[in-house]
Amino acid sequence: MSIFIIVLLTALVFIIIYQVGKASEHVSVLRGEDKLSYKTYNIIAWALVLVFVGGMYGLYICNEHFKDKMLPDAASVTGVNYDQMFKVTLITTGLVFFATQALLFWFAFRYKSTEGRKSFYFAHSNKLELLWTTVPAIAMAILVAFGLKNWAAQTSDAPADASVVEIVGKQFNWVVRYPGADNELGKRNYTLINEANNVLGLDWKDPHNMDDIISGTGELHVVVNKPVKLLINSRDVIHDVGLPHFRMKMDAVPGITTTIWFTPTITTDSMKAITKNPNFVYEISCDQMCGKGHYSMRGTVIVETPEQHKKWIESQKSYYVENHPETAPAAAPTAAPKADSVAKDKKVALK
Ligand SMILES: [Cu+2]
Repeated sequence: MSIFIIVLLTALVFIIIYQVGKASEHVSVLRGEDKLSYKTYNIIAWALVLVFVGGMYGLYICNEHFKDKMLPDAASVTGVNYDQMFKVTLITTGLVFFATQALLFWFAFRYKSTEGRKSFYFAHSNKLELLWTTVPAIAMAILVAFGLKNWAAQTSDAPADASVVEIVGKQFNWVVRYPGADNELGKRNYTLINEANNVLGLDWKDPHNMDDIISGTGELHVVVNKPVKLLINSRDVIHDVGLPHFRMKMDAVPGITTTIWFTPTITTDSMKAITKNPNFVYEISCDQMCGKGHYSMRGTVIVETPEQHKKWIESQKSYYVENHPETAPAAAPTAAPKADSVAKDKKVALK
């Protein structure tokens, strides 16, 4: 509410200044003077100073307001590099911004029209043109080089020891697939997709699929300090895997597998301590407007220690076993949850 009143007051002040200026202009015309008097130029010059000071103060207020609402420190190696790049870019462009804005307003103020002042015109200067073209071009090229380097790092081939996880977007959630004990993801075919028991269209003729684990709730479990490569896909429209805490994102395009890889450096538990927030979760957001449920397309990344990860993997049943309890291979885990599946089947039969 108070912000609204401040904005309203600022707008009112500007309207008053404008109206006063206009009124004095009319008075000058009635008096038979030039259209704008030197007095009016003076008012405009001071108003410009006010705009500059007010604008800078606004920047300061914004910064104070959002300072504590920023994301915590980057939780991946690439993320730290990205943050560094942003810092360098912000400082460089910030310095140029302050210098040029200060000069702009200073010139408008210092060289306002006064009695006896004549304008000085010069049409062209090769030296000046060369200077203000090459200096920004070189500066921009350096900044872009940083960006390309980081982009190449996240999209290049992952290290050989990277774990591979597939993440598929669909309206409106993420499906995450892990390769299981054989460390290989089986073949998929979109014609086999079945919402009830084959959400990614796994081809059951491919033995690699038998141990694949699927998290339909979009839980991406990764091991701290171990590179992970994401194979990204979509089942319907274009989505985007957004990993804000790791400073990464990549489009999920139907029919095309895109990839990124990263090395998470802070476990979820450590991040809870760092942010002093016991409910902290790393978020997977859909960063591409994809339909009416876009806002709810949220997954989570769980960064865990190797021991925690092993425990989690062992607690999971393969997607095949989950959906074909009757034909579960002897080697597959046949623990208590089987009763659940039987109960589910019974329910279906009753329907
Ligand atoms: Cu989406």
